[in-house]
Amino acid sequence: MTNTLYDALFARHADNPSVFLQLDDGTEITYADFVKRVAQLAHVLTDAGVKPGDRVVVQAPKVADTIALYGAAVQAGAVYLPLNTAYTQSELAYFIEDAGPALMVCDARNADEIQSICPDGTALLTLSKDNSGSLTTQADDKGTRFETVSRGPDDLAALLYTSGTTGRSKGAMLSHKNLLANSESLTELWQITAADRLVHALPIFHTHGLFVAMNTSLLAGTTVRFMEAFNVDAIIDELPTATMLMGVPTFYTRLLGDDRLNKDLVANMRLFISGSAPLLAETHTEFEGRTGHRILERYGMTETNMITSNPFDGERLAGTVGYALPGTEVVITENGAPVAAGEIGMIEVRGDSVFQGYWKMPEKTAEELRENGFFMTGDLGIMSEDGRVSIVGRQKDLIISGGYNIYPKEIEDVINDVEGVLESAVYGIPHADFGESVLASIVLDDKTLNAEVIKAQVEPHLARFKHPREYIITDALPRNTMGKVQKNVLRDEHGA
Ligand code: MCA
Ligand code: AMP
Repeated sequence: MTNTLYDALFARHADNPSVFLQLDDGTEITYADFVKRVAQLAHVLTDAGVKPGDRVVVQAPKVADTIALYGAAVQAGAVYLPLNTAYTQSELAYFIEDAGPALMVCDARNADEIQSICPDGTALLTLSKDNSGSLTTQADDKGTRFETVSRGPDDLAALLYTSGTTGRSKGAMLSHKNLLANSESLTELWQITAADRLVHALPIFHTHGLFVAMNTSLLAGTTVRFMEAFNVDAIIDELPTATMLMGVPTFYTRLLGDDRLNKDLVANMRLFISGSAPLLAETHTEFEGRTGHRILERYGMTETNMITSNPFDGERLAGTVGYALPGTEVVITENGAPVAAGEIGMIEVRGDSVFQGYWKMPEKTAEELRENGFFMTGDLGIMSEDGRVSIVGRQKDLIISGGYNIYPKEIEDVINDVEGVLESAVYGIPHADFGESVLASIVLDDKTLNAEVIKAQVEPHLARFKHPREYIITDALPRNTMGKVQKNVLRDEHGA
């Protein structure tokens, strides 16, 4: 049986005695043992009724079994759907309703609440931080071989939700080919090998931590120092014996805030990679001054996987995201037509890593994915004569805080639902640690309402990282002659 992604990332390691995962408590898991665990979990999935093509929704802590569960879903021919552990019950209810999973895996602490929002017939298993839970106990009794379900390059491997400018999250359908093509390009470009040791401190429910970091490691046979969460002290401890770090810009600004970061500490390091949010040129320069390393910045999206990267061997330029990855075409357009080098336009991308469309939203897919295969990113960029891309803005209304994407429309919808609110505008202002942070300006219908009451009603609906840091009551929102709210005016007014 062939299974495009399983064969490339997992099956190849069936007899590999090298260490794959190094956990916080010192436990080491070899590649061969990991592949056996994947098989045990694949048995659990099929016993729970998961069939090829079914969605497996996972909101679980960052433990080794959560990564093995990803492998198990792929081996069983299912579609893996990871969710941010910060999501609230009302956010989860939407994803579960929309994706219609055969199985939901969650932390035992949330099992009762989540059971109450799962439709009848959805199996529910638990996986907790201490590795207890029904998923793990069931897996322990299973055989360590599983008949891999046949899957081809165009079959779906994962569904990742990405919030939209319309306020409704959209499930990006990623095929086996999409994921494999991107990890092959990155592994080659960044020269990742089995000799590498990656410090992994990202969450594993987004493209960055799951696909960019784990798929490239699995492909190359890299050892992964698998940290439960980002922690400056722990990273500083690991840098002398590691070779690679992948992080969001906040990782780098926090590391720069520690005096122990110097050239000696990182003498063994080969590569520091940044993505998911703009890396300030000053962070790039300061990091080079302190460590002698030029951070390699790359750019991507959930829908497209990675799009561009600064070169491994060539010049890594601060403030640019580099060149289109091999096998990926990038064009800069205005009204659909390519613009000249140096002109600003929308970044569009085509290639094997570009997704299959939005789950159950053909009209949204048609709006963003052209018939000729180019996907409109909503990011504004410039391409130099030699193909180097710089991101200069965004056409979409998006805030990126600590690498997490926050779509203002989603928050405005929740605020506007509070009785007594007339309208609101949510926008990002500069933040030293997270890059951007969220503010809300609100116009009231009912003048007796206050910010505290609004906050108390809004927060239970939204994950903590989306919460506005301030609710500003105002008489009116600034508008242009077309009636559009001028968020730049609000940003200038409240940004300082
Ligand atoms: C945590 N908090 C945040 C954020 N993270 N608030 C705003 N923005 C955030 N990013 C809040 C918590 O709710 C908590 O609030 C307080 O900050 C401290 O929480 P803690 O968990 O201690 O935070 P942390 O460990 O310091 O986390 C910061 C972090 C984390 C390490 C930067 O946010 C992170 O791992 N970000 C990476 C996100 C990521 O992987 N993005 C990739 C998306 P309180 O104390 O008030 O309760 S994939 C993508 O974008 C594309 C495809 C790409 O190109 O990669
Ligand atoms: P996501 O919703 O996680 O798919 O976020 C993708 C968005 O993150 C892109 O459309 C960009 O706006 C942004 N992004 C990712 N990498 C970078 C980067 N290196 N510089 C600036 N923005 C980035």
